[in-house]
Amino acid sequence: MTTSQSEKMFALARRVIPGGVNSPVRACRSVGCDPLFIKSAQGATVVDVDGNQYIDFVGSWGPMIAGHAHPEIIETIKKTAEYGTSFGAPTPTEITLADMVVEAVPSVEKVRFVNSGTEATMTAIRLARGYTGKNIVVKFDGCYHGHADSFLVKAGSGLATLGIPGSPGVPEDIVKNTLSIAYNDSEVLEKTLRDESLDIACVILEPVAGNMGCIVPDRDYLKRLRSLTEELGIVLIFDEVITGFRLAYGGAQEFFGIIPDLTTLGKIIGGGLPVGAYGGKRAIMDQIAPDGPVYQAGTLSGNPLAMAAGIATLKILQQPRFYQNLNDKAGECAERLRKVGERAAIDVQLNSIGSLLTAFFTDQRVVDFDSAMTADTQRYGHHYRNMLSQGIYLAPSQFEVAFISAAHTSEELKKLEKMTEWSFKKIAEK
Ligand code: HOZ
Repeated sequence: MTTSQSEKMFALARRVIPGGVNSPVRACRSVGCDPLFIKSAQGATVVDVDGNQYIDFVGSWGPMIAGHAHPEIIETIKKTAEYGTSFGAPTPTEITLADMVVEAVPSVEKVRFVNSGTEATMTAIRLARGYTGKNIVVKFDGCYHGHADSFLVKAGSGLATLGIPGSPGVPEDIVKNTLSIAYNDSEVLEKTLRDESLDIACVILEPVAGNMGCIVPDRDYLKRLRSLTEELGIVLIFDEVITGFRLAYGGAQEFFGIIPDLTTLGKIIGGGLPVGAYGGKRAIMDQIAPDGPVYQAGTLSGNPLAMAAGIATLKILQQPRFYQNLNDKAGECAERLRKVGERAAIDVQLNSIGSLLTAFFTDQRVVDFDSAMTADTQRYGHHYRNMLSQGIYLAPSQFEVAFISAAHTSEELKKLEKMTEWSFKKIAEK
């Protein structure tokens, strides 16, 4: 397999783009290789600029739940584009998508569309602060809510991958208002939220962590979080940028039956185009300008192409048994991979829920950021390169999830299982 075209492009990109990439994890540094440049994708297959084909388990980091270049989504985007691509004015499509989101997501009575998950989460905390008149944001170690200043404290995703504890350029005055505590630990949670010296506006969490690898919280923990925040008048924000329309049509909140005050969305609702959203209780959402004083705006927000792609995607997800089929297929695959891990001569923990999964190279149960950080990232790098050599495209970081889509066939999932077994053996022999 040659990757000479990707190598050439990476050299060209590095001249004019920092690190040669437009998002740090893509640079593949933690897995010890250079990035592939992608030419096209179809279904569950991506093709690089050298013509190599891979079974894709990145899925653009989540949006591609129906598979790449789904004909109905592509047709919708083409047709919509013929009428113009941006007006900076209201369009009928944004009402349709808003109605669909309100109908789907239990906590959402009103929704505002933005262009990314980062925009959605940074606005959600501004709104929570404006609504409560309080300042402190409580987040969880290893959760990642995009790259806004307030969230770059003990964050997951690229910061965990690259070992960056915070970021220069974020004033101390801002992060002093962020409190990061251990995920999945009820005692720490209760002690923090009941501390009257704190001025807590909101708690934001990923209801299934997807940016320190896949970590599933205890259902009782989520219940406790909901009851405490309700009792103490703290706004509860579920960051469902990954889990929204992924675990179930109504997201993790439908899956677990726990309803937050605000929800942030992204990825799937844009059908592969750049969309984020935040929504929630009417009384809180009515604080947003122009109805209320909390400001948020955007020229491309509610962009007609992105709205149309989102609508087309949600229509596919509404098909009968869509989630049952996807979650059953992914669940079986995770079970088989778990057995592969048990048979392996190396320590591996397989965490999974719905169509999300992560194999952690550690002997410890992975339940929070500290246990995730016990994973052997050198081994993950080795595994990543092994799998890539066999035509399997995984996330280039131990601290991300693998996404299974409706487009993955049973043959492709069997190949994943077979190559995983082969890779674990190779790693054990090293
Ligand atoms: N964990 C990130 C998405 N949730 C990875 C994508 C990126 O940062 O580019």
